[in-house]
Amino acid sequence: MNTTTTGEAGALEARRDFYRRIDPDNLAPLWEQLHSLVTRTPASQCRPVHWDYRKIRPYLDEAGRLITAEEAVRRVLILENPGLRGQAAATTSLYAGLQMILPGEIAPPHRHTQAAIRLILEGEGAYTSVDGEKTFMERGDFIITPAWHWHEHGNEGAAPMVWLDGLDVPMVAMLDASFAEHAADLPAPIPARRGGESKARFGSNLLPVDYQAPSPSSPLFKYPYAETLAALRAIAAGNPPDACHGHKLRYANPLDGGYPMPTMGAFIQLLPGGFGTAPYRCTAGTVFAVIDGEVEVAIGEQRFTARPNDVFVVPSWAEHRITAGKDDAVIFSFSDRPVQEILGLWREQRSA
Ligand code: 1HN
Repeated sequence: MNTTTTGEAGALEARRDFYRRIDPDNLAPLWEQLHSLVTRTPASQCRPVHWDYRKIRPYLDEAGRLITAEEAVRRVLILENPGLRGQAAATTSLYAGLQMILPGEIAPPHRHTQAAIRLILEGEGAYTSVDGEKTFMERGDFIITPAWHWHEHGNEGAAPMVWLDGLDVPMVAMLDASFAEHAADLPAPIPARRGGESKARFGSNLLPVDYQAPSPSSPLFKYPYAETLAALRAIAAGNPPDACHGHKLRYANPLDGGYPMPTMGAFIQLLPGGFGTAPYRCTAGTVFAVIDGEVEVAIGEQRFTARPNDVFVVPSWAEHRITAGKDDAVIFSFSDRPVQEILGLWREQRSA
């Protein structure tokens, strides 16, 4: 055998030559990447990140002067994770953005296979309409737009309205399952339905007799903050907080108690003033938004203070702690936990 191809260096060169020759046939050796594909714990590209609302809010005003909601279709600044730039992703599986609609504006009706959640941050007098039913939105309200439901927004109030959008955009892209339709391309407009119907039918601890759900999503579109906060306060008044979560509730589909939509779960937690959560991590990368109060957040080695309307991301399996300032804090969050649970992937680790 030729001495240049013997020994360790020769063996490596022979392998590299082999990889080069199989490459044009769209082949690659698994053994060179097995360890980075099947990691012992999640190796996320997603990074911890904090958006300070006071810093970024002026950019929304600027966007408002640069483009109308109508021209933009949706006037949104995407919250891009620094580890996933250019992918319209806040976590590996989820998109987040801040949407603004000015008085008198309309964001035209469309539908798509991507599902959306909204957390209202600022303003009043704007509505979202889902399948022709108008729902007015107030700060802290949690609103859902399930996959393939027609939706549009309009602002009938006197001030700008801003909300946090969360969509399963990266997940749907990964599955190559994106479809969309615009009402403007239809022969007739979407018929309007009376406001308040979905609350009457599904949001009053009652359900229509013989109702058969047409989709796996909640038929209730709005979860009003006033009711959510009253529930949290009543629970906090009479119970000790959970060590890792404080007082934490999950938004539920009134039909079956499951998540409101199959791809995204949403949560709300009250941390009593001065209370700090014990270290915790789970496999669902999560987008948080502060509704009330001020919190100190520790994610791995990173530390920041989050105030009302600030948004932050905790990546999969990143250990974190959240400590409320002197007043009670209320924090909203959403993640892909329903998907991970149904696939048997979801894991958590509580250190207390
Ligand atoms: C969308 O339809 C909305 O309807 C907001 O408000 C953000 C981001 C990506 C794709 C569709 C909306 C979106 C979106």
